[in-house]
Amino acid sequence: MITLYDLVLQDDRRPSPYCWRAKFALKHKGLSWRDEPVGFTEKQKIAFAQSQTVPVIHDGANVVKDSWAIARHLDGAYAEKPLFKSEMALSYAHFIAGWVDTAVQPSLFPIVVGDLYERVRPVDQPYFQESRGKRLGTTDFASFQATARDKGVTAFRAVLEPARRVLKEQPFLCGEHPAYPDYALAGAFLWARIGSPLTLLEADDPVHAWRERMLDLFDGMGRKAKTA
Ligand SMILES: N[C@@H](CCC(=O)N[C@@H](CS)C(=O)NCC(=O)O)C(=O)O
Repeated sequence: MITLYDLVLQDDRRPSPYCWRAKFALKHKGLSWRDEPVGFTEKQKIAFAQSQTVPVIHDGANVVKDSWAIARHLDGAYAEKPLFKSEMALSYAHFIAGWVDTAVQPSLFPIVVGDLYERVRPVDQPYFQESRGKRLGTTDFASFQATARDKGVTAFRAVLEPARRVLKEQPFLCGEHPAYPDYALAGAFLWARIGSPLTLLEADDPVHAWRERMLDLFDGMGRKAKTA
């Protein structure tokens, strides 16, 4: 049985966008797993993997850290239902994952950070304050978020334009069926949904309809997850 080490907030909320990539990848391949929740200050739980971050998976003799490495490992270890059917599919997935890491998530973080902080387990809040405070230059996350939302929601929607153009034409980033690029972008939306009640998308946005489809996948895995 595969064990997935997954970030946990208050009341068992599981927001990590990178862990969501791993969960979608496991489901895509039809694999089952056991979750091991890891709080921000429970690094000892993932020390065996020499990792400071989740996701980490323990799969038989294999210990794999990093969501991209996990996806590659799953395709290498389990031939059925490939995540990456060609070199081009692998390259597209790598590109989209990088876009989500460097453009989508950074534009989301400032507009949800105050809400996220409120949902971090009290025992982990000092760690979050220190680590994210350094990144943002303040620990007053509520004020930072309020100011960021003035222009931030519009800016976030603009960042999504490349996805919107594709999703106007087809149900998923990968065509008729979802694959890793869809999972990478869905991870960012699940992070926001589980961490914050903020409305991110307009109802007539093609990205909105796609997000609904992503929430329904795999028997509503994303929709069933505890939200903000
Ligand atoms: N490149 C890594 C990034 C993983 C990552 O940043 N995970 C965050 C949770 S979303 C984490 O574990 N943070 C722990 C911390 O900030 O101490 C991946 O793709 O897995």
